[in-house]
Amino acid sequence: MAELTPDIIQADYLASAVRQDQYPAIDWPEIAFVGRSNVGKSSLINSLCRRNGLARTSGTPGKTQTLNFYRALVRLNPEDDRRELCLVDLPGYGYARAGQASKKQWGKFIEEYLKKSTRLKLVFQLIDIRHPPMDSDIASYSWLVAHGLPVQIVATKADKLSRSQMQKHLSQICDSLGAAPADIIAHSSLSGAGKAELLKLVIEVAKE
Ligand SMILES: Nc1nc2c(ncn2[C@@H]2O[C@H](COP(=O)(O)OP(=O)(O)O)[C@@H](O)[C@H]2O)c(=O)[nH]1
Ligand SMILES: [Mg+2]
Repeated sequence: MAELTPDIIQADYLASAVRQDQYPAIDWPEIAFVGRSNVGKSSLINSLCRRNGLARTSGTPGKTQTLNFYRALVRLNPEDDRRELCLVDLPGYGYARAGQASKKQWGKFIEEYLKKSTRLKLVFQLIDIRHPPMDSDIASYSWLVAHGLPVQIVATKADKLSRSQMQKHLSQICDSLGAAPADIIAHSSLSGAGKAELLKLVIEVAKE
């Protein structure tokens, strides 16, 4: 019989929200996904859940303007103990072409969620591995750390760089953010690189 490895074994869309009273009434631990529009948040959720089309991905930045909640059923161990958790796809910050007003609006409800959710256990902050972090990335990272939230940085689209370029870009990202090399994991939703490491963190959160 095949070994039952820890994994996300099922995932579904739960709800979308812009206000606290619209958050789903659940008490599972939550993991939030933050980053600029188009950085690969929805693709990462789909990759972890092995379900393309679960979170809507798009070539058009700035499309997700709501908090989107997904339920993930996690197998914790080979004994097949299971636990539910919630993955939260947050609207992208700092998209230049969105108007100032809508940028502020996004900021406000993202911060409200991050400050008020009592179930939030981990934040995946995504940064495109190809480019140095932008001011909005640095500001968001500082904000998350200052608010005492555990942050795992994910450098996305790792398939776009060669192995040697990758190391250079990873240390540049760490330097700009003032983070330690251990705080960053490179991921590709195309090749699946980095997925096992991230999945491990998800399973740890599910055990809490
Ligand atoms: N090459 C490559 N493209 C990616 C990767 N992740 C996302 N993308 C592409 O980047 C675009 C934005 O992705 P999406 O997940 O919608 O970003 P979001 O706006 O942060 O949710 C889409 O065209 C994706 O196909 C990746 O790991 N590698
Ligand atoms: Mg998205």
